Amino acid sequence: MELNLASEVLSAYGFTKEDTTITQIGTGLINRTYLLTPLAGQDKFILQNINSSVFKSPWIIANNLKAISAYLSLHDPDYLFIKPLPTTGGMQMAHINEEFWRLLPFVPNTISLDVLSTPKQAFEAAKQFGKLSRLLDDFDTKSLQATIPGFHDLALRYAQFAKALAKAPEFVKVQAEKQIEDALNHKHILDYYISYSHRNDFPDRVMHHDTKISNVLLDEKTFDGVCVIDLDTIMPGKFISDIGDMMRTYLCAFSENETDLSLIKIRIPYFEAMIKGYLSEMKSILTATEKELILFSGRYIIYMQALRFLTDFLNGNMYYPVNHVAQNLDRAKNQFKLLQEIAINEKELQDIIAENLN
Ligand code: GN1
Ligand code: MG
Repeated sequence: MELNLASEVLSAYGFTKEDTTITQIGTGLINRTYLLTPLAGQDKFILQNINSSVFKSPWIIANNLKAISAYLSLHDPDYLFIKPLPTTGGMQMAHINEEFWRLLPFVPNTISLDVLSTPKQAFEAAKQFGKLSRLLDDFDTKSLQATIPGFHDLALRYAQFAKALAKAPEFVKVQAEKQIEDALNHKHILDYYISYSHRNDFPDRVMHHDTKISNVLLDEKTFDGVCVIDLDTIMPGKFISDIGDMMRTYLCAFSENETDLSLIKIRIPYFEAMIKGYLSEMKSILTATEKELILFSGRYIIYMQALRFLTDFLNGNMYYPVNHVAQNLDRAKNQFKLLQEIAINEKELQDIIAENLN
């Protein structure tokens, strides 16, 4: 962090550079996250710089979190909701030199994982995300605003892909020929979604929208779920967002950055555990349509992420940071392979869902 900026940000929260140490942590692609440790040995904090080219109105995030936190402290006062701490001036964020910063409590004795190594972790994480949506089942979603409009709107993501395709230079399209074909060939996923989207029992719910494993804190000894973090994309959405992104990120032992596609396989015990964990919270509130769409949610989100990576490659890598120019194309290949794995295992996965809905 740049030195002058560091002292201004710290002083907004009553700290100085002399009495703290700051280290960058986290692996997110969007925000920058730091661990702030007061030298006097008090509690640690998480300091985060909000990426305001992605979150164009950071105040919307702050207002959403305030409304949800007020609701939860009234209805479920024991629920651990990690909301930003106020600045010394009572603001929900520090706005310094056109940048937005926030300070969060650091939750002791917990860990955040980048990869899952046991099905129990899948169960616990899925349960935590399910719990958040269940506790907010009666919360009025209309009191929230979208922090990124159209974030999980597959029709919009498809339109963005089509636009990028129309504009991309020929040599870029040639490299992505096979993935462009994959994207076009899977458009039926969008059509299928549209055929469901107007059903009455397909409500907007409060969804987290970024349910990867590193966004859950687990007890460092027992690996029991403690709470969810990274709350920027909490906003109204469809239930398929969260369970779908868990399928995208929990089932394979390797991440979206893996380039050896022979490693992209689905781990059935992890699927079973995440379904059990999610349904342990959500089963009582899911509607008939939602139950029908559980496996589809994986297809929906994986396809959308493949489109997003491919679109970014066609656009010249404007959104996701890359280490090399074809990395977003490689990520798209990885996601299309994962989509294929879901199709190959469909019968077994559907049977597990059916067993757990009974
Ligand atoms: C971004 O920064 P991170 O890793 O939390 C993205 C998600 C994608 C993910 C893919 C705001 O999340 O939607 O699924 O990358 N978040 C935003 O790695 O675009
Ligand atoms: Mg995130």
